[in-house]
Amino acid sequence: MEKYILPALPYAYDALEPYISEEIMKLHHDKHHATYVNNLNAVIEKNPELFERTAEELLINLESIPEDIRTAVINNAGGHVNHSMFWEIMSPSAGGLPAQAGEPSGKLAEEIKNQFGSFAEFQQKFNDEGLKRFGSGWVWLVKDASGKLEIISTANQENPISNGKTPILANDVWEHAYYLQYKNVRADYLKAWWNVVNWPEVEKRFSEK
Ligand code: MN3
Repeated sequence: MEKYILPALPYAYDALEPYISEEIMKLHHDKHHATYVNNLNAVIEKNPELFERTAEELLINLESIPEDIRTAVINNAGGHVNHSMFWEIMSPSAGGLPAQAGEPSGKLAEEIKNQFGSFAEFQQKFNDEGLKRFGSGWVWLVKDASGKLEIISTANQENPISNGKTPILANDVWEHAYYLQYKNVRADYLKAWWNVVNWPEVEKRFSEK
């Protein structure tokens, strides 16, 4: 029986400055993400046989989760899986590239161009989707079963893998992700965030999954 574990942040708390402040990263990882992990462990204690599944497996097979804990699993396994991915698809100076030079390359760049017209149009559409998500949630670039890319948003901590879609890229649009630095201006956060996208990691997810 393995409990779910909070992964270490793969860089320093201040590594995403000036785009995401050290204060936000500390709270976001050490408090928010940690709480999802703690709550998930507390929920699964009631059905300890479920500890055999990874958090992703819990979300892929929601219909097999007992109804009395299903919402708690969506919220807390979702919170755990979403944030674990989020830390990895960001990096200082956009994956080692100079700030603002970060763009995808290779097959992912081609696919983005095919489906959205250009990288700039893709970014615009992603930002718009993130902006219009009412309340708390996430904006995603996902791949469907046929390999087609799509921009979607989900409420709260719902993860697209519960609907058979594979997340490639995600931005957290909960206020806790930006409010201390960007106040109520989510649009500014969405724009600035592109500076810290780890494109090599996103490309890896696109080609592997
Ligand atoms: Mn968050």
